Amino acid sequence: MRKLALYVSHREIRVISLLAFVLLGVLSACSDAGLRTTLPAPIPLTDINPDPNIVEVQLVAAPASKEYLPGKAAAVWAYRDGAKPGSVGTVPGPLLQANQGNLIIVHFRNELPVATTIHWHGLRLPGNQDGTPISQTAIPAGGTYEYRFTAVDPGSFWYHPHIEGNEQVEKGLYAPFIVHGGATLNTAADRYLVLDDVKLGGDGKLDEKVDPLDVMLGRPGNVLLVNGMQGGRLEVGSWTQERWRFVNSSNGRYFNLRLPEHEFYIVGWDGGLLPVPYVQDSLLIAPGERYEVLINFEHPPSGRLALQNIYYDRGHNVPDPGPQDLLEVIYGPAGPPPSPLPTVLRKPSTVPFNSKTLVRPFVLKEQEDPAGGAANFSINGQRWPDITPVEAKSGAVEIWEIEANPEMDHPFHLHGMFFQVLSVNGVPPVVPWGWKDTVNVPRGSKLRFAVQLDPPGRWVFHCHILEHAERGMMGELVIR
Ligand SMILES: [Cu+2]
Repeated sequence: MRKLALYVSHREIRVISLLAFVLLGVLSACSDAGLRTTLPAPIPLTDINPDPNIVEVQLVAAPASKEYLPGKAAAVWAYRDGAKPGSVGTVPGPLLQANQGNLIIVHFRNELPVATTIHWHGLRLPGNQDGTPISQTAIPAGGTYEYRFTAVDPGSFWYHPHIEGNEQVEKGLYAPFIVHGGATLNTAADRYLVLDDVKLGGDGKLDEKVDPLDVMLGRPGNVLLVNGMQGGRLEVGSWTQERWRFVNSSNGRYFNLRLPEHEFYIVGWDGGLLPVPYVQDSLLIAPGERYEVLINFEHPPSGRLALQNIYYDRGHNVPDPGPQDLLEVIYGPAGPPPSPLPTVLRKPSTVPFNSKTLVRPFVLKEQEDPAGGAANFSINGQRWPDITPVEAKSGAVEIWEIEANPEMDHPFHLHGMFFQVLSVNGVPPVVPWGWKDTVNVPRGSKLRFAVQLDPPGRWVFHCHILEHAERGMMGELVIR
């Protein structure tokens, strides 16, 4: 009975959120119609080291200002390039890019009023460079820190704080990270599209009130952003092929992408390129995940073309608001035609598990507050930071079985290493052998992945709905 009452109240709140979305949509629609702004590409950080094998940057986190709605400034926290005189913080932050094998040195300065860290999401690096409060001492307000690691794997990554991530990422601290290398894909463009949403008040400022629904769904926003912009426009060359890298940097929104009349040739996941691509009409990206796709712009569309977010049923009776436009795509002059893809993008390799491999179970649960307040979240009945760490020897191979509660999906992220999904409810994936560090565990299901536990360090694993992680759905893996 109580549960039903809670659902009703969620729906009521949701209706208010949806109304707010509709209202803001109208506001933005009035101001565009031909006046849409070109989508900004993330600006690379300045490499201050002349050695071609070293990428050395100065990164600052500081309060900044951002107009999510035209003419209405919001106070945000943002990363900026400390090597550029007069640089201002941007949301998303500046692009960190390197070539495979480069040494990366980040001189970081914390100009925020609170302590922070930087987690290099997806990077395989020494345990003491992972940027969590158990891998380092938090960097206090006014403090500095140096991160130093090698870019081992080519791929699309991102960086963000790992202290009070639910607050700090929402306020604007997140940025793309590309490691170039591997098979060459000769596309007309290589773009990184960072997906997010923000919950804004009518004054355009971030609404910092967090209600039980925000905790449940990861603070669903009423404005959807690509590279920090609502309703941007992107011109593509006709008769060309482009490579688009996506990251879902939102606290908790599921993006289910569609580009009408076009298909996504999925060439890569979190851990870089797949051995062979596969094709889908839509692409679900859970919080924290990355996907790389090729899109052929060979068929001029019959009308206006928009990259859309379409409904995905993530649980908890979240209603379908209908397709939401993320980005207007315009066909421009003809560009270079698509070149043939390499037949194998990457040599397949597998985690060496067998029938005797240890299967380690993890149960992700949400616990509603009987008093009607925000829920809390746990893994195997324990809530971070009151947890017993999982312990393993370096190099051990294990199968992890992640079970999600029946109410909603949870995106599970393991720091420091990649894994391979073996099955969901016993059914193997359509596409094997891709490497993941974040995977959506559908509600009520058991997902198994194989992983080789390495390198030594204190690593965390958690739900990437940041409100869940910060309210207990996080564990620790100690590798010795
Ligand atoms: Cu979760």
